[in-house]
Amino acid sequence: MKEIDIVKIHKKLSRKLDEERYMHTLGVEFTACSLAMKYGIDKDKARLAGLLHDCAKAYDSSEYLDICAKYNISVNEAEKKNPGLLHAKLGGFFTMKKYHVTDGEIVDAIICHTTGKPDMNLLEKIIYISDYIEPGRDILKLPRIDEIRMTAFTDIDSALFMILEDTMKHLKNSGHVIDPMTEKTYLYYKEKEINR
Ligand code: DGI
Ligand code: FE
Ligand code: FE
Repeated sequence: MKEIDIVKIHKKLSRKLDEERYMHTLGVEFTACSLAMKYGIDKDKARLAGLLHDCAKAYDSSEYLDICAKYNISVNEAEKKNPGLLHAKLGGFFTMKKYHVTDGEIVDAIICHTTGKPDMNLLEKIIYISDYIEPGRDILKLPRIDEIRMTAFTDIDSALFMILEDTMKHLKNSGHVIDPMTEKTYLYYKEKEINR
């Protein structure tokens, strides 16, 4: 993708998202780009996936359900109870339909950026991690954030597991509905961590 097209996506996102979300999006774009350079994958793909990962994060709960119904996108029980989770699936869909980015690896990384999934590829891990560690993330709410930020650049799987652990703890303590995929991802990487 040419730089001019990236500029167009920036402009469109800055109109669709509120200022805070747009700034977060830029943080994820640059963090994903840096991690891609570190781990030797396509930096432009990582950049684009980071930039677009929250492109559908502009609706309230009932709107998410309406949009999914309109486009025949399946909704599970956890998503029905917490429709905000749908911004990831819908983000993958909008990336193709509204931003005309059709690279399957980018779309897949966006779809799994909130819950993760077992056996993620490097791009998927990088987007998942960048979403959590980007510089603008509110550090008061996140334990171990400094440690996770450093670890992401030295041991990506360890950083991934730390995020999954802290996310599960947070969801349990706050009584949030846990999506089966979040739990599955946590258990998969817990097993991997034990066998490392
Ligand atoms: O969209 P962002 O705010 O940048 O971050 P995100 O896409 O990770 O989604 C926001 C929140 O979703 C984050 O605090 C973690 C949370 N989350 C992840 N898995 C689950 C979950 N929330 C619920 N209720 N259930 C889950 O399984
Ligand atoms: Fe998100
Ligand atoms: Fe995000």
